[in-house]
Amino acid sequence: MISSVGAISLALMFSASSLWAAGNFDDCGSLRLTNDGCLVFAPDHHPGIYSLDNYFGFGAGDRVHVTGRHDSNYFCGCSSRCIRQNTITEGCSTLCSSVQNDVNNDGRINVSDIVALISYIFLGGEAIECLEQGDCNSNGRIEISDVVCLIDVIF
Ligand SMILES: [Ca+2]
Ligand SMILES: [Ca+2]
Repeated sequence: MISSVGAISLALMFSASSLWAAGNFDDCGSLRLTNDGCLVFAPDHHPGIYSLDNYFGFGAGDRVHVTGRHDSNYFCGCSSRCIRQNTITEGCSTLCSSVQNDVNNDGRINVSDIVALISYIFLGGEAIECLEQGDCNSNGRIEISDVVCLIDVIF
């Protein structure tokens, strides 16, 4: 039979260990699919990948801001690291690759980068999130000469 003192110290140990195991989580990152087809969250500033309790309709490739509780005692399917009771919101800035001429930051340098530049400069199109990657001639400004430069680079 466990004495009341023993029971109390056991209870304290349990609550302490669950406190240690569950930390507040708050990071930006990307959602992606594992090789097994599991949707996971890859944070920018935490190692590894995490499963989330809720994805709220977000999908692979989305840049998201996730908050929740990191609970290492809880297994939630795809990863031993889980974030419980999480929220997901848009609004994390894009993690720029710093690859010059990859204007749209998709990892490739091709005609779609020219389109992104032209759209931004002439058509008031989507903002270039990684502006320095569009500065083909490295003069610190995004302008028509960068379109000419990029056409030179690609063709
Ligand atoms: Ca690109
Ligand atoms: Ca330039």
